[in-house]
Amino acid sequence: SSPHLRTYAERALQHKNPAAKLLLETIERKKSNLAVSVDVASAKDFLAIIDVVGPFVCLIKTHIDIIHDFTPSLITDLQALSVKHDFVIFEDRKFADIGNTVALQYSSGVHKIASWSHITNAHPVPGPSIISGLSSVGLPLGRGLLLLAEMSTKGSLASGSYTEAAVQMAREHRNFVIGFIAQRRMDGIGTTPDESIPDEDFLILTPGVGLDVSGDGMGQQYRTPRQVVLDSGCDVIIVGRGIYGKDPSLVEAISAQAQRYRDDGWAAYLARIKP
Ligand code: 5IU
Repeated sequence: SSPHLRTYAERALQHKNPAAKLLLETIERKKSNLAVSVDVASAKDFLAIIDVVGPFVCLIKTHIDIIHDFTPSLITDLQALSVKHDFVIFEDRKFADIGNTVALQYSSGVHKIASWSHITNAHPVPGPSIISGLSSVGLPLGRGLLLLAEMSTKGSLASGSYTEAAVQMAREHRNFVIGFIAQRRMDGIGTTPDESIPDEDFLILTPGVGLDVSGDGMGQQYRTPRQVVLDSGCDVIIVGRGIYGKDPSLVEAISAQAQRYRDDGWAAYLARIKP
């Protein structure tokens, strides 16, 4: 059956990529398909938010280049929180260059993303060589890649034949490409049903999730966890400002919001897999 109708636990058993397996196992163990996107500029706020939401998430999504006071010890602290709270790390780097350049950006520079981020992502715009470049670094480390097949923003150009081509690229690199950033399931996209590949299981991680507002005035568009997980068949909800709001010091409020999104995302999943 289509992966979105199977349990996360069943899918974890069948997935061969170590990062995908780890994410599916973590979701099942913590009964959470919630990822929190921590887009804040100070290292202190970054770690404080992660420590508060950690118990409720399967994954923390980072934009490490936003942090103004980054030092390598921030990575050690992030990894310690990942062990303490049992979550996967996803650096939302959105690589978009030629294979040789992205391999260097992924392995080197200030941030050395491949050394600590279980999952990262890339725009398919350069073609399959971006996957070869990144997998030359990430595959030996057991990492996984998500392709950006769609975006949550108003007027996104990632649609139609572009999205279909992204799915085809992923199908040709299934050892390293574990799924997509997208707004809906991608099974059957770019194929007719009788050509569909029975054992493929792409994870769908979906940003643009919010319960209280429909947008941010800068092009972002929000849908509810129920719309994303139940109606559109996505696997992980990615929530940023809906959880940490504007003030990272409001620990109680952040914790309550994280629990609220976790509960909503899990209820939508249970409704989805119910026979
Ligand atoms: N993000 C999106 N939409 C996309 C992609 C990435 O919002 O299509 I690809 C990122 C941007 C931000 C997070 O880091 O997900 C969403 O944050 P908010 O929940 O605060 O809008």
